[in-house]
Amino acid sequence: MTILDRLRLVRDMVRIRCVEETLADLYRDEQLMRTPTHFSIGQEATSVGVCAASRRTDVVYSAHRSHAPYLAKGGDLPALVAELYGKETGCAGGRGGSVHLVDHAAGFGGSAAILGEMIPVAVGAAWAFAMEGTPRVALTFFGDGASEEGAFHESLNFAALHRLPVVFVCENNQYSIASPLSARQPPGTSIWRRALGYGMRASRIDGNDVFAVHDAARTAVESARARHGPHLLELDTYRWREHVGPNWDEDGAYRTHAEVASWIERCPIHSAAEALRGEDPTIDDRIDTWRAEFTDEVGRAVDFARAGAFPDVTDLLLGACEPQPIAAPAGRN
Ligand SMILES: Cc1ncc(C[n+]2csc(CCOP(=O)(O)OP(=O)(O)O)c2C)c(N)n1
Repeated sequence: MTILDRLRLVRDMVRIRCVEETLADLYRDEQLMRTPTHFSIGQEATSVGVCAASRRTDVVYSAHRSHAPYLAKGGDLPALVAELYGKETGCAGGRGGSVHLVDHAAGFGGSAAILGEMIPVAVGAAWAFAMEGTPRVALTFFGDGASEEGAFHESLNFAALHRLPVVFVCENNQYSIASPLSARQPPGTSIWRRALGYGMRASRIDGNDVFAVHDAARTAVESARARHGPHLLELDTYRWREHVGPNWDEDGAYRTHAEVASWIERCPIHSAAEALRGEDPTIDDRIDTWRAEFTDEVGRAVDFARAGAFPDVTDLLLGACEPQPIAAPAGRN
């Protein structure tokens, strides 16, 4: 990767951080966004590293923690913010909220809050790509909690059996709401090893190292594209804020202040900046410039969202989006 490519990864993480921190403040202070919100603050390296390894024609699906993968895949920012404000200008017509984002033009196929729900949807898309013989790949983000759903296991089995072009991306942020893996599964349980049991490739990566995530994702995506079968990436990371909502919650109820602080020390943006400092001593100035740029950008998106109308209640039962074929968006790839 060139230094420019690596800077691009850092820039994309800064953009997502800036958008989410702004939205979290507004969510708390204004009380105008009434959708549940699951922020990825602290987890940006997973979405950015993986999505940068995909082509525009590949399709990404996600679970409820959806803003970061949506933005990393190139989803429209004003349409995301308008969706959070419940406006008809939102990406799901103001009917879906934060957990139901979609941007077909960008190759973001959709997100949903039922754990595991989008995993078989991604496998279905990959099956369609395989049947059509097109060199496209489906990717699906989900948490460690979702790996306990039956749909996860059925999907892995089916994808491995048919060698489908799908990449399973498990963001292991250590908790399912307030339960660590150790409270949910027998000792020694390992998510990536379970994938090996289905006969697919799988790897476990430091999910706060955007460069490592990107390298692993490129290998996984290109191997899937070459029809060598699916791949599961388990990416270790950590959410800084509460499970749902804008607040900090290191009050000791299920995790300690010291634990949260230890992960903040491993901030993916800070670590990436440190790694690049030798090659680019101006990295901190760059980050400050990007922050200012993105603060303006998200401010404009918020203005757009506030100016929009709410959907008409009589349209409530109409589909916000027509059913979409998973047609390739127009573009270079
Ligand atoms: C089938 C189902 N069961 C339970 C829930 C309630 N629920 C919402 S989020 C969540 C935890 C998800 O944890 P994980 O998959 O690790 O993702 P994270 O929130 O940590 O990103 C649970 C249990 C749900 N949405 N769907």
